[in-house]
Amino acid sequence: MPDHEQDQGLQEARALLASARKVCVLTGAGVSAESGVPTFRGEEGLWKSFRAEELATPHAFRRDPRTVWEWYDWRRGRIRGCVPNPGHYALARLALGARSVRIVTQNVDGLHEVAAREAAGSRDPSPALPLEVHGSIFRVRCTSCTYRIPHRDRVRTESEAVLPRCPVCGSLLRPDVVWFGEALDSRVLEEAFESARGASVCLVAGTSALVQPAASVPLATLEGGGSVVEVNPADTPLTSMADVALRGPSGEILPRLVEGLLP
Ligand code: BV8
Ligand code: ZN
Repeated sequence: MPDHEQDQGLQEARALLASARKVCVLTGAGVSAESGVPTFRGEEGLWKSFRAEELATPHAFRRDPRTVWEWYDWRRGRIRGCVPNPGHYALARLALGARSVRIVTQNVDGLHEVAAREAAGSRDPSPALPLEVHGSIFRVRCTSCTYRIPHRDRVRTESEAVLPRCPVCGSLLRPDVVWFGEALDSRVLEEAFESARGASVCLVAGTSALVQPAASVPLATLEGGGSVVEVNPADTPLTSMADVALRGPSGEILPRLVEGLLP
């Protein structure tokens, strides 16, 4: 996109955000790409090399929990070494600057939370944390009872016998993420759509806008008469409905977008 068009888009987007009463931010794997977290459908996409549609499902876990845990343990290892990038920090500053900004993320890598806590520092010991609609790769839950706990350690996957088990009931533990074919937590989902419905602007960054129901969050803002600003190097199914489409990496665009907005 030529620079002058980009600058004009940035000015339009800044004006929409500056006059917004409430802002809902929806992010996808693209905002973590510059942190080194592989996206799902990109060139080096996760789904490509790991037959992911077959792995991120409850059926796959029932059939072959060892292979599913092997994939998640590999991903956790990849993500554990990643840190937030300037895009995460720009959104954290935006959210810190105004309680009327809500971050809704499809990502399970926890990088928005790391950025939010760092941006808040000692000023705000309990900053508003992002809504993780697809769960967290660094939390596990029991396949039978309500046991659920943060979990960042390596997982042994050499045999089914050594896979992690629930200390309460002995059943297998699983990554606390939402798999394909599984319903999202209804309260989390309602909070995400409520935030979008009431927002004057939905800022959508780094998502291919393919996975439902998260991909419909920005539509709730449009239905409420609000605007959509999209940040993505590529077109998506949302682009034609966006008021402003900023073409480029979120790690570069979001700091430029936010710099003109914060005190
Ligand atoms: C549900 C957690 C119903 C796990 C994820 C057929 C069979 C089964 C289901 C379905 C079906 N057809 C439709 C469905 C529904 C399905 C769905 O939407 N499928 C899609 C693929 C068609 N949805 C579901 O199954 C959902 N549940 O519908 O339940 C139900 C109701 C009641 C009772 C029972 C059931 C659950 C969906 C959640 C799946 N879990 N993740 C894990 O991570 O292991 S989804 C996964 O995809 C991630 O969360 C990821 O965030 C998400 C979306 O992908 P994106 O984030 O958009 O990432 P992607 O790689 O696709 O795109 C990256 C983008 O970034 C690109 O646009 C790229 O251009 C851009 N980019 C790249 N670099 C940068 C950048 N942008 C900015 N800066 C950069 N530097
Ligand atoms: Zn249990």
